Amino acid sequence: MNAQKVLSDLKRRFPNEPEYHQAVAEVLSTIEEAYNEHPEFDRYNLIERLCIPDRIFSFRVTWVDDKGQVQTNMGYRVQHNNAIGPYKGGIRFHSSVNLSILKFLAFEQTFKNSLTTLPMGGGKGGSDFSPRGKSDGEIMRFCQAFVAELWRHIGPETDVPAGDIGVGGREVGYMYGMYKKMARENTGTFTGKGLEFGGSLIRPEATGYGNVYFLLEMLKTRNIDIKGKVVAVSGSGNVAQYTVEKLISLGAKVITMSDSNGYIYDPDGIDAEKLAYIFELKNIYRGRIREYAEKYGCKYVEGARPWNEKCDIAMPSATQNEIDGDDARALLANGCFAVSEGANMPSTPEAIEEFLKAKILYAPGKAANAGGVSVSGLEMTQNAIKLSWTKEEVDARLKQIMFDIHTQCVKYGTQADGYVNYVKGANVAGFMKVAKAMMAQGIL
Ligand code: NDP
Ligand code: 2IT
Repeated sequence: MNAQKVLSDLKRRFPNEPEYHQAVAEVLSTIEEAYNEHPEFDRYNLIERLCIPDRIFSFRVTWVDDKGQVQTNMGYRVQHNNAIGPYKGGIRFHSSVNLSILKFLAFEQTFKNSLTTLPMGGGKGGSDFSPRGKSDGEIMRFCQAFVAELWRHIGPETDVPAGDIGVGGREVGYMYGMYKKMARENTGTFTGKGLEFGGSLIRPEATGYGNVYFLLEMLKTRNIDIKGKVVAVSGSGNVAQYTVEKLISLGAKVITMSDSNGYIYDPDGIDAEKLAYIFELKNIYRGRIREYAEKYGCKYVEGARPWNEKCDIAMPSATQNEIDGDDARALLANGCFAVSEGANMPSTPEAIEEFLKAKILYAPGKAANAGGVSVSGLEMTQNAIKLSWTKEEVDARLKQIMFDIHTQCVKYGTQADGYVNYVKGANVAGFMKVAKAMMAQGIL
């Protein structure tokens, strides 16, 4: 494989998809060597088959708002690769959603799911519908209209969606309800469901907790204790909230959270009581993070990201490309020695280069945030055997999976000088399993 040529071909065939090109470029640059050790891969043109999604569904979603106006949005499902199991991945509702973003997410998901050790392929879906400011009724009608189209493409053994940005327990509930009505079965073809109807304990917590478990493994390699460390977190949604919860319980000091309008800086640290306020603010009142600063009298910076604040550890948990080269240099200049990604692809290629050059502990999202989809996989297992495991059991399995992912990254990413390049480790480990599964199943 010539990574540059593969990439330029993809750019020519799929122009105007910068996020997709970015995700593919990162993976290709790190797997090229491992790939070329297997000449049979090229004979079967494995790389193109792995980069281009198996199929993509797109459809119009029509719904009626509270004023009686008829609204349209676009809906998509990208089924990227099912070599190791049913397509699996979240649904994103955000005004920015387009095919470039969903193709990058589905591509990343394929490698991430491979790393989890569970039998799941990769997919992603979503809509350019923005839940911001919508009433509960509007959200429900939109979810129903979305699934009225999507349902025929998914199923417990074909494709199992879940949440992502703009899609949490409420939206999964509405979508699953509609799915069951259409498909006339009860096998749990969505994860992140409510506990009363097949959801798994710890699924809401899993991405944030898992990211902290991964961070602890990285810190262990340098004998660093999390206690007392200052952490900058971005985002204030599902992933950020449970990242902060776990960090607080371990004695770390979280000084920032954010939303798409700005960030708060609390030098005293966000404690359990203040975090409870954030849960209420974001999950019940659906307010803005600015209100935290007003309530607790701390700094709020409009229109900025938190990376200029001095911290030991950064845990980006909002969205893609939220740490650019300048942000990375600011973090490093302030002494930040670990970055563990809750979001998918939050660091730009330039930022990643800075982190690797500085040889800090840097965990890419496909390794560090794999806890969410891992517990989704455990939810699928519980649904299949029609049992529910305890919180302790699911949490123990989550910890073990994050430990195993870390071990795989170390195995495939340790350089001659001993530095662990987790980007390379995660990409090579994730890739090899999918590649071998594809080879064994013939040219499809
Ligand atoms: P939520 O919708 O619960 O929260 C998203 C948070 O990020 C909100 O605070 C939101 O602010 C902020 N945000 C979203 N878009 C932007 C943007 N364009 N610029 C700045 N801030 C933004 O989503 P999740 O917490 O579930 O997802 C966060 C990240 O984690 C995403 O990258 C997602 O792909 C990834 N992820 C999620 C998993 C899960 O299980 N949910 C699993 C693995 C990864 P606002 O409220 O203003 O929109
Ligand atoms: O990016 C992700 O891994 C998710 N949004 C979770 C996917 C899932 O199927 O639980």
